[in-house]
Amino acid sequence: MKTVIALLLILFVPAPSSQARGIPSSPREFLKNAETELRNEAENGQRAEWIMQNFITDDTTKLTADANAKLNDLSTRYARESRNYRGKSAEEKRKLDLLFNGLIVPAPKNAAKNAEMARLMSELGSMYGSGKACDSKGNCRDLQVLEEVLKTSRDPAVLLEAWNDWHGIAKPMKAKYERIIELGNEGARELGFKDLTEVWTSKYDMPSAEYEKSIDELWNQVKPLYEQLHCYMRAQLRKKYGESQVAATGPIPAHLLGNMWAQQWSNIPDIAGVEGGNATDLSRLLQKASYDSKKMVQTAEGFFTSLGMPALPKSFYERSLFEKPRDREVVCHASAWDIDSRDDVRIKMCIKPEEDDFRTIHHELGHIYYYLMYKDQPFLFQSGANDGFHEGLGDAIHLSLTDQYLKTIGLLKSIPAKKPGSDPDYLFKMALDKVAFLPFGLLVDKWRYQVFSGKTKPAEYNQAWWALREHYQGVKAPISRDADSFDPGAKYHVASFTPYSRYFIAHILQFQFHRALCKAAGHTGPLSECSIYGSKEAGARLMAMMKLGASKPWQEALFELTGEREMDAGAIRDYFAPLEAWLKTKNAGQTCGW
Ligand code: X8Z
Ligand code: ZN
Repeated sequence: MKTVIALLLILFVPAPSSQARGIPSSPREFLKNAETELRNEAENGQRAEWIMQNFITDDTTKLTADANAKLNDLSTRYARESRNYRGKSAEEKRKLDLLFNGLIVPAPKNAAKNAEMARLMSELGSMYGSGKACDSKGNCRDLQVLEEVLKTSRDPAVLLEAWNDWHGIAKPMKAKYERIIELGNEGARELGFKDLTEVWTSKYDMPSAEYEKSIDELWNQVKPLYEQLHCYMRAQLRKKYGESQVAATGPIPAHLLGNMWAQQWSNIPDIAGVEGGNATDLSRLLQKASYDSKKMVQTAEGFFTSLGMPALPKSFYERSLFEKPRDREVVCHASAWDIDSRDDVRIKMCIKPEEDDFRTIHHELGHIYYYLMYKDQPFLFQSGANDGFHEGLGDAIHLSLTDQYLKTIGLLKSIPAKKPGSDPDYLFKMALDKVAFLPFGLLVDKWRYQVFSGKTKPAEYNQAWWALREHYQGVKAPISRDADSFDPGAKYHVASFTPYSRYFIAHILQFQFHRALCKAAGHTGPLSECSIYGSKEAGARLMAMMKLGASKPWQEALFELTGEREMDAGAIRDYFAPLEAWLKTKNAGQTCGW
């Protein structure tokens, strides 16, 4: 799957090796060979993976494993060889660094081990994509069905059953996961990295330890806001479900927050009870206006073109998957693909006419437009300034989907006048999505860093997962976990080896992007009322940053757009400041925290 992820995987493939043609004498020649070979092999890998994810069978799983083994071997060999060259220009130096640091799971030198690793990774992807919980009568429910239950049911027993059913599918993944880590660590060490953790934290134009420190600092900046939201929601959940389900203090049971991983809480605005759940119900508007999946995508495209970006290529609409097919297994987790590093871009999603899918479409088109904007860069620069930029770009557009914007495009007929002093329902709804996500965004890779480094042993995988979920999210397992449970594997990005800290930093960066874009658009007033829709000035700023791809350190790309050189949680804190003040008054007298 190539969100940015696969792209990175891609960055590393084997083809008629550079060695076969003799060792290039100059970095220039070496990089030229690398870019040509990697681009070709990446395209093969993308096509194999696309078919597999659109048609999961044993055969497609095996063929994808072969393609990925080849790509990963080539990429790892180029990473190794990159150490033999010294770049003569800043551009060459950067490309050599990107070659070395761009891998996700480096291939072990031993061909049999590399093939085994690729096979296991492919199998995990298929297991997740086709995962189902079946009862004794053979009635099965897949993730889409189970997620719908988590979203819509308000019966704790029904919620618990759906939660438990889905988490059960990950048990058989554990042994495979363990072995992949052994093999991946071997590949990492052969390249000179300490372990996979160092591979994952060395991609941010700063030393690995500094990156880990900087994300901890960002978390400390936003934690007070999260704690207020948690405190308020725990009290609301307690009102709704009673003391037997939700205690006054301590963590919240994970099945009550409207999402399988309790990572975004925007599906339970009714329980939040803000102004009687009065924020605009976009799902209802989409359904009322008979939006189908294509119309939703076209509407999102319209946002990007209003900024001055081009229309999507015709092939995008011909080749993308917008709806869940009835007759075959597909990976429904939304993704955006850059098949040929040129114009063949696609998304794959099982779209429903609902608000969160409408948002996710903007997220995916953020990836797509980024691909299109940097397609003229040399191949090694064809990625985001860092992976958080790629994830945060479309999300920044979410912040512009204001009521005023919905009225402009005719989805909302009129904006109800707000009474002075009334509840901040729009901000509240945004917080249920964006603020609730922060600790989850952070902890998924915290868990993996511990696991990769060997600090957490296989026997402790599940326990360590729940320790982190309690510590950061203030959320607990709703039911005791069996010794053989592997709950992290019930999350797509764990099963697919997609790094996750990218989403945490994206949730910080998108507010910095929004603040800068609103300024460029000439907006004055609260940032939550700003929509950059139609602003060519904002579009020009955004496109200038996107066109850089990875050609410059991310700090410079950020400067290009915002005039800032650091990630700064001040922007998200400012955006939510009125809500935070409101939450504090509501939470007065409560013991917050867990
Ligand atoms: O995986 C995604 C995107 C595709 S890159 C749909 N997201 C994370 C998730 O679903 O867990 C977006 C938000 C976080
Ligand atoms: Zn994404």
